[in-house]
Amino acid sequence: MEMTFRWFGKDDPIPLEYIRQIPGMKGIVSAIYDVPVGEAWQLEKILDLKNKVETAGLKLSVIESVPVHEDIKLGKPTRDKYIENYQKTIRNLGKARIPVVCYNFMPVFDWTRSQLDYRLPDGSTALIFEDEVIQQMDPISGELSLPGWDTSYSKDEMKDLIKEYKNNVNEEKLWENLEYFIKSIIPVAEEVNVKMAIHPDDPPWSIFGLPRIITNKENLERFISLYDSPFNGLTMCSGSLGADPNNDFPEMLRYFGKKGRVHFVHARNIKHLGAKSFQESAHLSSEGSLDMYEIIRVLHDIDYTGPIRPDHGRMIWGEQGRPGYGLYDRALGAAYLNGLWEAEEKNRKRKN
Ligand code: DNO
Repeated sequence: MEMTFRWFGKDDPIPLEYIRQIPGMKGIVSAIYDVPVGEAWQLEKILDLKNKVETAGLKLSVIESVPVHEDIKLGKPTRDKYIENYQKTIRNLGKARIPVVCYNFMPVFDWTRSQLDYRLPDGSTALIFEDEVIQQMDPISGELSLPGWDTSYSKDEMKDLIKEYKNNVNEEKLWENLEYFIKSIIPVAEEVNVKMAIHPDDPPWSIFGLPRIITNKENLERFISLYDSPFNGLTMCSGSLGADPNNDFPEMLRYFGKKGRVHFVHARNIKHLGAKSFQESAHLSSEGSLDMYEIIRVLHDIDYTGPIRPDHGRMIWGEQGRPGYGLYDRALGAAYLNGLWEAEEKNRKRKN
């Protein structure tokens, strides 16, 4: 596996130089943040980002995300022009030799939580999703935005968007729109050698009455069958899929890994707090509900050589920053995951 770290570009308070000092850190996961959603990314901007990352001694391993315009997800007639732009972006990423692109197909909202600074007993803060709180939230009247979102709409437009989905797009319709999109972009990705890796819905169930479909093993299987190509792959995110206790994340990772469809891994631990509720925790297995050692073991079994990143961390040691994306806890996460990997590797060599 190749250890990577998400970096939000020049507005990220964490300098690339600090990221490089994390032991075993090889790559950066980033994006172009100043191009409006739906427009094509110019090659020049991509090369500029790549150059910055390489000058810091790292590799630009993954683009996360190239956001998908809502008109594509809604299946509106205007989607074709946005799809054309998306194809252009993929071509330019190919020219810059970017190996992997992560994206998602969640209507209106990307990852969603009920609170971003929930205090844990040790004094650190973490992101939390409490179903009762979410049930009472009204995204139409309330303020709702998260720091990791790449949105294509203003707060005023959100209301109309939600209505449009409710009137016109149920789960089956969303599948149709996803299929249309995939069939238009994967041939381009194949041509220019860029692996596409869809991110699962976070959390993996419907929120605010909007459809969500990239949620479980059956649906991931349906997804990869939409277009049978190794370039039509997955980002396996432990915290997203693992939030549903019915999802056996390591088993899913093994299954799709053996099929050669896992192109990116997000490693995060969460603690189940009851039905549809969970809190994010430190990466260490004993701090949450997921077995991180088992995940690393599966990555060995499937001979995974692709990128992995420690996902959301808590805020610790007084750090102020982008919730989920501080330096310290994610750096601890990377060190821990690298430690598990080394131990498993040496253990296997000893047995052989
Ligand atoms: C949350 C991230 C997501 C992810 C997108 C991919 O922290 O995992 O925002 O970047 O869903 O498109």
